Amino acid sequence: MAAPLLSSLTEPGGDRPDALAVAGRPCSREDLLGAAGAVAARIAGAPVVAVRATASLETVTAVTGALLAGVPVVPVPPDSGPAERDHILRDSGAALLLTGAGEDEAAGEGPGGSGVETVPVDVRERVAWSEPEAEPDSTAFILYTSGTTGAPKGALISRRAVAADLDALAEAWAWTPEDTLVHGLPLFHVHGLVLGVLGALRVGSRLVHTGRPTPEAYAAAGGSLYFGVPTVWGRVVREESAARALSGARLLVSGSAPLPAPVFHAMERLTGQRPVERYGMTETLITVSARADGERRPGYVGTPLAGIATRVVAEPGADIGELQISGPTLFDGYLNRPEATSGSFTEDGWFRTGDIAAIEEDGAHRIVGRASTDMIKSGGYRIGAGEVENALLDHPAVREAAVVGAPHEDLGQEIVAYVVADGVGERELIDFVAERLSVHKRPRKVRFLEALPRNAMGKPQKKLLPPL
Ligand code: MCA
Ligand code: AMP
Repeated sequence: MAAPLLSSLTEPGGDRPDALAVAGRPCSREDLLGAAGAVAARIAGAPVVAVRATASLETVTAVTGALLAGVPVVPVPPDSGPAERDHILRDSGAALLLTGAGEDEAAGEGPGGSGVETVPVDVRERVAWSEPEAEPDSTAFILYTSGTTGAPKGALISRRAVAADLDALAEAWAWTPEDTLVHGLPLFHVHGLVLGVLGALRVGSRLVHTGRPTPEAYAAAGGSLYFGVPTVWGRVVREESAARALSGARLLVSGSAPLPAPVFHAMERLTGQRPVERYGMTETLITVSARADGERRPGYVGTPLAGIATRVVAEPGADIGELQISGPTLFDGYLNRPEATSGSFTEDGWFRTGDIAAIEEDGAHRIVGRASTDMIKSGGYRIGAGEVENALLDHPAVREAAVVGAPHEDLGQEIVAYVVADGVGERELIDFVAERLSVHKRPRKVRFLEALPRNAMGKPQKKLLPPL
């Protein structure tokens, strides 16, 4: 039975003035606890709270405060436009939005908005919070994540799942209080927020969040443990001196998307060590990883973490098929979407990842691709083609839209939109999506067609779209 989620943060000991540093601002664990206590005192009893999740000390304080108070947290991407933000706030039922002081205007939450009250977070406040932690089965996070169609769904993640995942990762990576974790990932997803903030707080390691995940910032941070998505690692190896500066680190971890083999080999050549790849999903947290004391093979994401079971369900005679997962790190379903929840599990209770994988005889897992081409991974962000198509169709000049992920050297995949439209240009449509959804969901290219290719039933055929 795992210790309560925040147990190591609330125990005294091992503190230092720069126990964490976020975008250049240091903070001790004691000060974080005091400031988070002030947040907890303000929001205690709320059913759910949203956090405008900038890469800042305010976000870390807000999330810690909500977890202290036992209030489920809904991180809102700070650059999300009205369509995405209003959906997240309405769907989650959040009545409060925690923001950095002075960010109310930027949050766009005025009277007549989504009826959400903005609560500023002041990291200088101190309140000693001494209430017991919420039950392990209660919800820690509602994480909005895209499916292939429609608006993002809120995945319910329990405190128990987070604690179990962080403990299993600490074991696999030999992650201890002696480590300094460095990353600059966004604080509204599992990777940057759950692993990258709560992981450090639970293990008791130092945390340096670099604000942005640039090669220069990673090189300057002097960490022992680094997290990045493949796009970040690709950029690091293209700045050879930055990559060489990481040679003293203990573990370079890559996840959220496939790490291209050339980037893996360049990391090994420039840093003297092979990266550790790990695989996960919002709905399952991280489930499979290479180990600190195990083999690291390009193209493979390692073996299941302690407590996780995996299986590949393949057609007769095939050795690749859908990867399915069971274990204590799984989510509790999609908020208010029982059908989507039951559809994501098999009859015998395994979670259907939608990823196509192979498991070698020695247990090493290889992710081959996605079952659906309508799920795009760009820069490590998961983007549903349907959500971008709907945003494009909201533009008055657009009559039809089909969105695909095209291979891209830096981003893994880039979003390409094929549209049937009159009197509108590429730049206007890109900006239209960037402003309604999040900036990373914007198409990078738009192609104008006379008509979308369709089958005899009238269904668009993405496979028949012309090449770029
Ligand atoms: C460009 N910009 C625009 C526009 N075009 N802004 C508004 N409208 C436009 N039309 C601006 C942006 O605001 C930003 O400005 C700048 O351009 C760069 O944006 P972008 O090009 O999108 O960024 P990028 O350089 O391509 O980003 C690469 C990245 C990013 C930093 C690697 O993709 C990233 O942070 N990825 C991490 C995703 C992640 O954490 N996924 C984990 C999911 P400015 O620079 O001024 O701000 S969790 C998960 O997958 C599981 C559990 C797992 O396994 O981990
Ligand atoms: P998300 O829900 O944003 O966490 O995205 C989850 C998806 O990211 C998975 O279903 C995979 O398709 C992909 N993914 C995560 N980690 C890896 C990895 N190491 N290799 C390949 N794909 C990955």
